[in-house]
Amino acid sequence: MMTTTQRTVQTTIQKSNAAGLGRILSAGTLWAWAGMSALLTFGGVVGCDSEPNGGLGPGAGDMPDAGAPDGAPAATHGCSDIFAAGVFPTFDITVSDADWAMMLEEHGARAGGGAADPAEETWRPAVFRYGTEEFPNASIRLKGSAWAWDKSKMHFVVAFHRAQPDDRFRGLRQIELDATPYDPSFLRNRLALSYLRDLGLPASCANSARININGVYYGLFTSIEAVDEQFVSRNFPDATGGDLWMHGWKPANLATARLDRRDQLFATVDVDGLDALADLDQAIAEWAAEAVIPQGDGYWGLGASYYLYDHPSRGFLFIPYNLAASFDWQPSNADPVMWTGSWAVGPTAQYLAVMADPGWRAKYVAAVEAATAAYDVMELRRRVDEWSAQISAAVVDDPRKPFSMDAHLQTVKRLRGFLMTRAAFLNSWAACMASGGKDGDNDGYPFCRDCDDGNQAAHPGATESCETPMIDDNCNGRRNEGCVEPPPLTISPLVQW
Ligand SMILES: [Ca+2]
Ligand SMILES: [Ca+2]
Ligand SMILES: [Ca+2]
Repeated sequence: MMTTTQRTVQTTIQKSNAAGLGRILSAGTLWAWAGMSALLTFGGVVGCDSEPNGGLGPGAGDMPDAGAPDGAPAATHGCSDIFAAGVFPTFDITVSDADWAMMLEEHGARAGGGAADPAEETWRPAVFRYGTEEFPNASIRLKGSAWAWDKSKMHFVVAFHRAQPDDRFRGLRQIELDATPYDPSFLRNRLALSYLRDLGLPASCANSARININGVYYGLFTSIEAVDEQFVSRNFPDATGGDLWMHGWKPANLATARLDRRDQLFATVDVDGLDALADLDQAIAEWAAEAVIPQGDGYWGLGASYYLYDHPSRGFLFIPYNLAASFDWQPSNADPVMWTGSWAVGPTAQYLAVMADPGWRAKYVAAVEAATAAYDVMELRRRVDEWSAQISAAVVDDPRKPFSMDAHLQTVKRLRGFLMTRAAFLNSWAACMASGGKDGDNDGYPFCRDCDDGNQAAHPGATESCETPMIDDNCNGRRNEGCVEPPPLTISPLVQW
């Protein structure tokens, strides 16, 4: 049983970590976050400037079959067939008037920044239909954080197993339905997850789906495989007995409830210790893939949205999550090692420890290059073209999209152009790492080894100063470290970061 203080802290951290694009962390939240571990000092890497992305415009991809339940293309990576790329399902969900009214009230309170606790997960009964398949005992709840919501469109999780534990829909226990307002393309999450699965990483299956609520078209969503026991079974069929931790700290599936191991991970800042607790080769492969995309809300660079799976024999593995802030939401010259969001504390102490180790850093750079080689611009563009054509009519008809159709089309175009721009930058970055590159500020460090190549005073080995605004002068991943004392640590040891 959590105390009130523990619950408040958990809620604060969930707000900070969950899908919080556009979020602005208060100074107090930042201190709470940073102060949760003596390992983290205040600050972060100064982000690179964004640059415009050339757009070539969506192509005229073939319109795929709009998704009959039968005869549909096969899914890959062991995904449920409901997530096949060529399938575009319509899910009909029925909720009682009373439950719907309560969901609207809850959403209104959350989206208005009100008092409702986003950590509350109130499940309500629902009937779920797909074609002739009917689940009279399904459940539905609101998904996500109020930080990421607008007032027009709710996000949902649908569960099939809550009334009857063995019930599954096409092999699934749960589906997450996400339509974040900061992704007018409706495609970033889906595209990023497809890239990550192709790399062999444990990543959710996903496609797009229309949702009808009580017989009326509610809107277009990304339909995503939940990171739950079924996800573990698909990705680790011979090792299902580990714990899942949402955002690294929130129990998602306590098979063994090893809080001590989770806490130990976030208290460890030496690479040998980390390699003993986690599968560091898997970790750097996952971080590198996030860096290449780039994923602007993940573990890489931020320690924000992700899951940990405490694999019974391999130790902690990193699982990507919440990828709607990927690709063109970030600058195309985001540095694969040093980037962090300007709103964030910075990379985690564990990430920085790995990057500070020459051997592991070299392995990470090699992993970035491998992930770059798999960043197949033509194939990713083909998916953008095919999927944007697939969902186009559903975007037009979506009565709750908080942006115009023109904004949707422009974002698809920008995403398409970004893929080429990002690939070009990554190739120049790899060349720079291999044999040096442009030194924009003449501080002796080429752009790939300089945390701010527009500031001659900031470079590895520089003296950290206590200026305002705060700058990471010495390129160690922390702004103004050692300059100010954090407030006393008064939070529960339950939450470690
Ligand atoms: Ca430089
Ligand atoms: Ca510099
Ligand atoms: Ca610094």
